[in-house]
Amino acid sequence: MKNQINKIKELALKEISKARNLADLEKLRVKYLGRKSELTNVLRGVKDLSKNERKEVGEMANKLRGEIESGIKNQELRIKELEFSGIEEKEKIDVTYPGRKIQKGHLHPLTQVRYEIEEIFKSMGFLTVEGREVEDEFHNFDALNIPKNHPARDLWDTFWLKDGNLLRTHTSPMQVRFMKENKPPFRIIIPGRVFRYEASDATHESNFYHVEGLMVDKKEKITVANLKSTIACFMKNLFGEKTKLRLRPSYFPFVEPGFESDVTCPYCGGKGCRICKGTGWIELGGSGMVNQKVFTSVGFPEDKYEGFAFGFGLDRIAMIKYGVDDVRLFYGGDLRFLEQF
Ligand code: YSA
Repeated sequence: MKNQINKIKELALKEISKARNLADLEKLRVKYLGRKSELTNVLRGVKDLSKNERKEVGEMANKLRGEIESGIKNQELRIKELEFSGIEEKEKIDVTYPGRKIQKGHLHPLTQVRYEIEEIFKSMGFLTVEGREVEDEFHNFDALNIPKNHPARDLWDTFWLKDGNLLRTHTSPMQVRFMKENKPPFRIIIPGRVFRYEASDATHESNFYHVEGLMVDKKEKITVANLKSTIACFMKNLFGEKTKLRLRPSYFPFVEPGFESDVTCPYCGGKGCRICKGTGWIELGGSGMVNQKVFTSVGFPEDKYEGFAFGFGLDRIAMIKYGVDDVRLFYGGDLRFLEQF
């Protein structure tokens, strides 16, 4: 029996020291200390031994039981320690490691230009107002001296809605809405999105931006000289002091006289280059002295007030400012393009 106990001891302590997790250790506990274990059997048989043997074998078996119990306890501690040191390794944090950069967004280039334009006009005493994108026929056309069936309506290819309304083709309808609510004198700009039923190309989109201006006061207080100096001041602020303005006669039903407004090309200074197609000038939009018919359509008495208005393509301004040769890039959502601004 003593041999048997020594064999159990050798095997048990060896296996216990090799256990690598708590589940295996539990199996060994059952195997060596459980009710059906060999050692428990030995202990059960001690009573049948002779008196001398009983004492010696009993002591040996009990000692082994204690050894196995403390072997299991020690191994349990070792396993837990090992697991913990693993966690420590896995969850190690290097507080000196450089953090991941948070990508910052920024305003769209068209919004940046819009804000810049608003600031320039604000410094000249202009108030910024916004209109609505869905307009009615009266405000977009009739009130601006563009009656039904008049050929001037063909100047603007229009998206008509099923309910008879339309997507505004310019921000000019807001001139009308503002004058219905406010008496002169006033000076306002109206930036905003406009829509035209046009095929897109490098300089045209069906969805683009306008910035409209309107300044009205009593008759003879506002002249073409005011119009010219205001637009020139705006252009110089935007494109640089050397920029020159040129007004060419043009037709817009809501102004009389009407002009096309050109600026000297900021890239070649007027010498002629790829951007201005060799002409030295770049067209930005229309302007003119407000037609008296527009004043009467909002309820102002005829010949009491005088004023000027203008309407520029905001996208075109942004194209010139940033040297972009295709308006569609502003709407493509390509981050490689947008991140340059
Ligand atoms: C004229 C006189 C005023 O007293 C007031 C406003 C105006 C402007 C007028 N309402 C108008 O819409 N004129 S416009 O049709 O020539 O457009 C003005 C500018 O918008 C153009 O010069 C151009 O710069 C830009 N534009 C026109 N169609 C465009 C466009 N930009 C991008 N895509 C398009 N499809």
